[in-house]
Amino acid sequence: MKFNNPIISGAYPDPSICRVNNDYYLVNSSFGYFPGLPVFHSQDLVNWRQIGYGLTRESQVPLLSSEGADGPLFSYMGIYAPTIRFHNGRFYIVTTNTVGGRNFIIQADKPEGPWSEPLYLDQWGGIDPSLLFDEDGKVYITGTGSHKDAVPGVYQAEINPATGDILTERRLIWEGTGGCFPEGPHLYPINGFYYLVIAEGGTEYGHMVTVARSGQPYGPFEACPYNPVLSHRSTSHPVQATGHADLVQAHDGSWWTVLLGIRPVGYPFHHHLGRETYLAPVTWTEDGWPVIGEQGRVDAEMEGPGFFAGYDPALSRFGRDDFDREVPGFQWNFYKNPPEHSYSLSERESCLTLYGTEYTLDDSQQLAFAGRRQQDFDCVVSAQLLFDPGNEGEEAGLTVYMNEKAHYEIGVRRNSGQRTLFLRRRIGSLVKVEWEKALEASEVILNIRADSRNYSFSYSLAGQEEVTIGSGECSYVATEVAGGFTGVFFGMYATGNGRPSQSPAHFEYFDYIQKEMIQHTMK
Ligand code: 6LW
Repeated sequence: MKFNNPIISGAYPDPSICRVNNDYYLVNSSFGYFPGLPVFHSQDLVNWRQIGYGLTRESQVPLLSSEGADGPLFSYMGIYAPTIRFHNGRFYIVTTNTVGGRNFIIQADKPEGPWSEPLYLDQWGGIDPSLLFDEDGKVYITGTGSHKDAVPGVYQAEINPATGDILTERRLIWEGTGGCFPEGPHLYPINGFYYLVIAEGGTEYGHMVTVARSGQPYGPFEACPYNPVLSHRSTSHPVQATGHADLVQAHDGSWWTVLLGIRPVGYPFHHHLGRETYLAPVTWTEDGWPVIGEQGRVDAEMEGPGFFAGYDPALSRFGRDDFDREVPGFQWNFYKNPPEHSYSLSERESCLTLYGTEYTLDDSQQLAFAGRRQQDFDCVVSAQLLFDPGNEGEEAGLTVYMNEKAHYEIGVRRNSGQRTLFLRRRIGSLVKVEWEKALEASEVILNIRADSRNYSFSYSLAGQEEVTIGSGECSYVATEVAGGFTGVFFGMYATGNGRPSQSPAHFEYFDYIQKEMIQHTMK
């Protein structure tokens, strides 16, 4: 049966996968968002349900500062490329927090958590760490070069995963095939060889997967004669930037890989949904080299695993959150580590209440922000906001947020003593309030309608027609313009613009729906 790629849409890059009998677990990078390290479960490799997060406590994931590292913060700093593995009844995730630049391991008995406090690997530099629990009991850590390593390439050592001690010398094991940024390595013992699968070419349009193998874990590695085994570089394929693969042998013996890819729009290409998680079959050549997808191509529609029996309608991304629960659903992400007093699901019944911090969406700091990833080109977001900003500068609303340098918002604020409704766009150093009008009511429905090229912003007041007030191009909040490693989030936010806000912003619901459903839902 055919399945559709991406298997996890929206900004879920750098996937890593492991299998435990008939169950599969997958994790992704989470950068400056909190909680960190989304953990997904599947039994057919196509339907994925989020079951938790690896990093749910600030003590596990300081995203604002760290000892000795108070340099500038950017939204894309934080948790990079994790690897998940299962060994002797325990799950391990190894990853990097680039705020502070430290690698660490967390462990759990159950993939849904709770996960341990981080075990920092201060003897291990670089990014994209991976673990191999070998059959002889040795455990290898493999990763990229660090700034201390003269030669870019893949480095490896033996590690004690219980103590974090690096037991052997750090050795350069492969430089790759000459592409820039050899990274995202994973080592697998298969049929008497150690296969080293890495990414090269950078995570953008030159991205590729290359492979080498050796009879020994440290090499010498022989490069696959068919490298790159996956790349869409210099093609007009609708999926681009494919790379960062992690292989898994399924319970029926077939081989698969998860990888990242993007869906650019227009020409030159722009992508705003972020790097997404794809699935592709892996077959083997007669001389024992992996072939990813259709001769190194991964398509939007592919033949699924034999044990995939169709889509589970219960996994729809669309729907309304009425904020009836005591804890936020897994779709919600805060920005950096949220101050405790900045949000509440209990202050007002069935509402998410935000209290703005002094910081704004232009700052990579603790914001009052709860956002979810944009996972579809065509979708509509709407939220009902009850907000009476008592002090000058207080504001709250909905944002299309790529990062601190690229975001659009429709919101309510107190400006020159008046409550107003406004639309603002920030693109790089250009900031403009495009529309602003006095608002009498304290309750308003804010809407964002997205298609692949534009966001359109509108509002409605009780009993009145919806009014469109402006739009913004998707291309200006795309990674090619905004930079970073993430994708667009739709967020509810509040700010006191320079001082903490005294006025609660109550969001009574938040809808994320398919475009066709909007008329129906808004009645
Ligand atoms: C990640 C690196 C990469 O650490 O981008 O695509 C970096 N690959 O492997 C951030 O996601």
